[in-house]
Amino acid sequence: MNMRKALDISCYLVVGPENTLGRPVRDIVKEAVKAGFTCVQIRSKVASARELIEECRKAAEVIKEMGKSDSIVLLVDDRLDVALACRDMGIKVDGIHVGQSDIPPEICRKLLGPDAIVGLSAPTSQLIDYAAHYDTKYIDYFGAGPLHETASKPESGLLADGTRITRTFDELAELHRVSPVPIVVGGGVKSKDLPDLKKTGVGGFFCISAVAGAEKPYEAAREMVSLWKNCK
Ligand code: TZP
Ligand code: MG
Repeated sequence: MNMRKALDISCYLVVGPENTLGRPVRDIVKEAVKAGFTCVQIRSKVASARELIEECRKAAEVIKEMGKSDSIVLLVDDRLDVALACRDMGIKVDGIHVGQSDIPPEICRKLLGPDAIVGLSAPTSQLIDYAAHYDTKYIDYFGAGPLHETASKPESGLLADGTRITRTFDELAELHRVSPVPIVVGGGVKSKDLPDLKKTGVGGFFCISAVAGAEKPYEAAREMVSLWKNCK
């Protein structure tokens, strides 16, 4: 199964052990996928490599238990080493999401192979120009944001001079227009943002806290999925 063909970034959960209010990551993954989330990224800035591998294992297991291994894409943030280790250990991780300071996408592509998914966070500055001119042959999608300032990633949108950028819906519509690959938008995304975000034409939204930090993750995820699907 080539998961690049199955990739659906419309409702994209990002989650790690520091985001779940103490609940197991696998439970949040389960609730989100049950509610219709289409893509899952395991991301932790505190977990060790071994812990990340275990989180990936449990997430892959829960996706398999739901019979969705062929439709739900599982990615790991940043850690090419973890993605490669998972693969070697028989854990179904479908690819990686990297940022501008991480291992370059072409290296991820080379080491993970032609069937892997490689996502890239677009840079904060010169976003539109970057997306319009970047050679996207090694990547499957761009992550962009932040839509709002967010405690989940306080440095998101910060420029070297200390000013902060958040994205307007008009900018995101332009980004969608110029980009050769789909765009997934995150950073403080809540359900109330989804109607306007959908109108920009981008491929989807990603979120951590709106689902992983919700008192009832299934209900929160369900509301977001249904808003995304039903608004024009
Ligand atoms: N990349 C840009 S903002 C962000 C990431 C991983 C955090 C999103 O988290 P939240 O809680 O949905 O704002
Ligand atoms: Mg990164």
